[in-house]
This record gives sequence, structure tokens and C-alpha cells, in this order.
Amino acid sequence: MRSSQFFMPTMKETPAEAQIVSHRLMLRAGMIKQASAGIYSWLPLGFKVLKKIEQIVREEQDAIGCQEVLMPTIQPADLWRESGRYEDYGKEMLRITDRHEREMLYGPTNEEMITDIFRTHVKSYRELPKLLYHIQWKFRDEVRPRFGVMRGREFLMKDAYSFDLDFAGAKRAYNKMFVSYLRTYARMGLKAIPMAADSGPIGGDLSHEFIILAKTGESAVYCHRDLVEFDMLKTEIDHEGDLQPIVDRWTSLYAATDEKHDAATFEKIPADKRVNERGIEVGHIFYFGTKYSAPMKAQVGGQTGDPVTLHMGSYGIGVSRLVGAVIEASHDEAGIIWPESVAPFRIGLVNLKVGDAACDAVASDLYARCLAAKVEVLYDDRDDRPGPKLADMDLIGLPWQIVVGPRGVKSGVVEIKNRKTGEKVELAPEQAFNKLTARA
Ligand code: 5CA
Repeated sequence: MRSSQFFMPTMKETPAEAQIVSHRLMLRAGMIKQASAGIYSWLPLGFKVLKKIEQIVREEQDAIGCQEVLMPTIQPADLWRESGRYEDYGKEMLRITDRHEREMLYGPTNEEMITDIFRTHVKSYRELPKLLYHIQWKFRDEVRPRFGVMRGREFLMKDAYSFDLDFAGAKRAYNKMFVSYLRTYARMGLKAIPMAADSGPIGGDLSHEFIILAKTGESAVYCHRDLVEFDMLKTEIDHEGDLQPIVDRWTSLYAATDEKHDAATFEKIPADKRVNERGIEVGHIFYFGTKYSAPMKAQVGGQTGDPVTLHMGSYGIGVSRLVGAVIEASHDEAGIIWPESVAPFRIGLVNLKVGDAACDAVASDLYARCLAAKVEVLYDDRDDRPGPKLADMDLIGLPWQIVVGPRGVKSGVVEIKNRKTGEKVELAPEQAFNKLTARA
């Protein structure tokens, strides 16, 4: 993509309304535009990151045999009356009346709808277990939408649902999700710690929140320092095997959110291992047994022929919130530092002197090579001063920069810069290209 054609309205000034760094940087980098409180349009740069995050989530759901569906955003109120949540949900639910005076709502979550799908089509224990998910926009009329996409009113969520015959089956599903979540966040360069949590309006008695530590997090969290050191991508996983030992490893050390915090237990941890920080909730998983299946009569014929009420769980990931969360975890004074796995482009190619025949030739050759090799590249071919161009590149945080300038070109080199480490090296264009594309 050429910067001269790309729609990326970056800003020099810090927008006054943004209180936290991710919100400021997302606005400054031209990733989002607020439509109204807590509701955002995603502009090309932001949308690319959103899609990358969504894809990692999808791959890790698919890897545990969870099947993707797509349910609507608008739901009939009657389904929610069956579970009893229509009244309970209160003002957070956006209620809509259609032209026939039928009561509808913009879904804040989908337990009722998926339970309805399941009870319609699944009649026998032989069809269990099943895991289904979708990635769909939700609406919750939060009292105080804030921090940009971190606490929006409209936000993108991956929500998965498990259906089993009994608790043992449901626990297996829960463990699969637990492990898949750890891999999902690790692939985005995040350290997410599962913490005992309250189940809130979703209900149930077994629940973990996945929290990343960040000073700007909304909740206070407490955990054992060793959890921060665990590396999930190094753990071999057989999704069909017994995952309990992995879950036990993560849950045997103390980790709790504010609501579940037990000061006495926390005090027993050696002082240098106590972490008391703030955290961002990037996922939440629940086992809630028959909370929805019982009132909604979601049953299957069991082995003896008697009807069995399904044991269910639900598993959410805040896909749009993760865009902000990754930035909270990875930025510096100059801007965003994208982990490679979610970066909107891998390489930012900067031509410092557009119009200079030698610079243009080297830069456009590198650009053509990247395109041919299918390496995602943003080519800054704008006729502007070097300072603002380099500042924009740092701001949008692509993992690698290739800087083509008149002085270097004269001596046959370009500069590559690693955005994260700041390390710069000068190489011949050919070598620079090979170095940055070898692993892509
Ligand atoms: N039905 C369950 C799981 S499928 C559920 O709704 N869980 S939740 O309420 O915990 O939401 C799941 C995830 O969505 C949260 O962990 C959080 O990362 C994200 N999320 C929740 N509310 C918002 C919001 N207002 N803005 C952005 N993301 C949100």
C-alpha cells in the first residue's frame, strides 16, 4: 500500500478527550473515529489490526474443535423472557421495537439464542459434546463508556458456547477453552493471567477472567509473580488429551480480581512474589451448568433414554478491546509498537526524498519486491519533509522500517530499523530486503 493512497488520517496533537495511552494513540494514528459515545468506526489501519486479532482468535478456536457460526445482532425479546434475563438485564440492554410493535433487542451476549438453536436441532446424547462460537458485534449501554475501544457500548466479541451431558464433560470443554485462551493471548504478544472471578449477570459458579497487567487497567488484581513468568507458547498441548495438569499449573498459584480477593491468603505469598497491580480483562469464561438449558428446556435423550438437561458454559474474548490492550502493553513515547503477529503491515518503507531519481528507484524497487513476495508493506511515497514522515512511521508502530535517503543511496545502502529495540543497521537494499523477508 502506498501512503499517498492510503486513508490514514494521523494527527500530531493529542486529542483532549482521550484519557489513556491506547485511546490517544488509536486516534492519533487514524485507526478509529468516534461515531457517538462508546461507538466507533474502524478506519483502514485500525480495521487491519482488528482483523488480525480476530483471525488469531479464530484459529485458536478452530484448533480445539470449536465451530464458527454467525448469529444476528438483533434478537427477539421473547427468547430472553424464557431465561428470565429480559427484565434482569436492566438499562444496559438496548431495547428496540420493530414496525409491527414486536420487542427486539441488540444482543449484549448470545446464551439464549444459541440455546434455542441447540434445543431445536440436537436431540440425542450421541451428538454431544459440541462447541460453537461466533465473532459478532455486541451492544451494552454502559453507564460510562470510556477509554476508547476498551469500554465501548458497541464492541466486537468472540463468544463461544459449550454443550455437554454432565459436569465432567463441561469441565473438559472449560479446560479446552482455558488452554486455548492462554495460547490466543500469547500469540498476540500478551501475558494474560487467568484469575478467579465473579460470574456477574452471566451466572454460574466456575469462572475465570483473563487479565493482562497494565497500569491503566480498570480493576485491581492480585497474583503470584511466577504466573507472570509462565510461557504458554513453549507448552506442548494435546487438545484431545487431559488438559487438567496445565489448568492446575495456572490455577494452583494465587490470582484473583478485586471481587474475589482474599487478603489473608494473599499475605501468605512471600512478599517479593506478591503482585498487586491493575489489570485489563481481555476474556472471561464461565461454566453455568443448567442456568439457561433448564428454563429453556434444552434437553437431549440420554443413554437410558431419559431426557438430560444440557450442561453449558460460555466463553468470551473482547476482540475490539484487545486492540487497545495490545497498545497499552506495547508502546513508547513515540507511538505504538505492534507485535509482528497483529501488525497492520510488517514493513514501513520510507522514501525520504521523493522526486530524487536515485531514491525513487531504490524505494520503488524495494516496494515492488515486497509486493511480489506478498510481504505487507506500507510505502511512504508522500512528498513531505523527512521529520514528519519518520514521526508518522514511529507513531503507527510497524515492526520494521526501511529508510531510503539520498546520502545512503549514494553509498549503496538503506537503513533498517527495528521499531521495538530501536536498533538500526545499514545494508545494501537487496540485503535489507532479504533480512526482513526471510522469516515472513
Ligand atoms: N457471554 C459471556 C461470555 S461469551 C460474556 O458476555 N462475557 S463478558 O461479559 O465477560 O464479556 C466477554 C469479554 O468481552 C470481556 O472479557 C471483555 O474483554 C469484553 N467486553 C465486555 N464488555 C466490553 C465493553 N463494554 N467494551 C469492550 N469490550 C468489552
